[in-house]
Amino acid sequence: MADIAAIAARLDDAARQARAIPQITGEGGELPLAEAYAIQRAAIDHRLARGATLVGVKMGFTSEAKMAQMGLKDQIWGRLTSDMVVTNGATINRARFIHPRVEPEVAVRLKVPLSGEVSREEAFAAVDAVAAALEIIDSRYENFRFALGDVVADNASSSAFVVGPWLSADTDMSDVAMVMRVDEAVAETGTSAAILGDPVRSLVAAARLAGSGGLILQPGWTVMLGGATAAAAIGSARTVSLDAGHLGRVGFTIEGDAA
Ligand code: 0L1
Ligand code: MG
Repeated sequence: MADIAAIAARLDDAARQARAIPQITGEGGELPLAEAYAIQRAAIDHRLARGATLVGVKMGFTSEAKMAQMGLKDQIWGRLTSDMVVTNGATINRARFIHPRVEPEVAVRLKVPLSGEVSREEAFAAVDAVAAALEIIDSRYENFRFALGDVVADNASSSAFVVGPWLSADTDMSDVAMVMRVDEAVAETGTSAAILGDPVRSLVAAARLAGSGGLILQPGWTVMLGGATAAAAIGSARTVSLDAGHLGRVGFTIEGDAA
């Protein structure tokens, strides 16, 4: 059995100091999923103890390509905390991150609790608003190298997120063309249909997976439904923007140097 408290403290320190640590499962070790999620929760508890609050969840490995790459049949999830929120258009400091990457996503805000096995219709009925969003992932492991247990323990690599203008809940999010630019150059293009074929499926999965981890998705929370394309490295970038057609635009700038 892994030393959950000790690993959680190491991951929390790595995130706070923006310093990479070796992966937990290096040298052929294993970290069962139940223990990995327990570490994730314990690491986030450090933040909550410092005053942050839970504001939602993120879904990871939501494309067939990424699941196949990791030999997975299911998604993973992580927790979003108030200190991860970046206001649309804000400037963030590069020193917060180790080796950041960015993903174009769709986010929803909930209006009622959602948990467990829910239908597509129940998931839609729980949505209060829809938005284009960007997730900054920043694995706390050296060289972004990890096995499944490592990345789950590391809050699914999540580091920060930016949500664009909220739109009405009936806004179609199923197949929205997305163009993500880094330093004004097109870095990735894709469609929201790459998120499990339809992003609402990711919300259904979020309710199931978080629920099995004892977490009920709450009204007012944001659910980051997953990446529509591969992630783009932004370690030396200054501007990031996403043009998501009728879902709108979202972006941020970066100042300063790595720590
Ligand atoms: O949000 C994601 O799909 C990323 C999940 C974690 C894996 C990674 O760091 O690429
Ligand atoms: Mg993501």
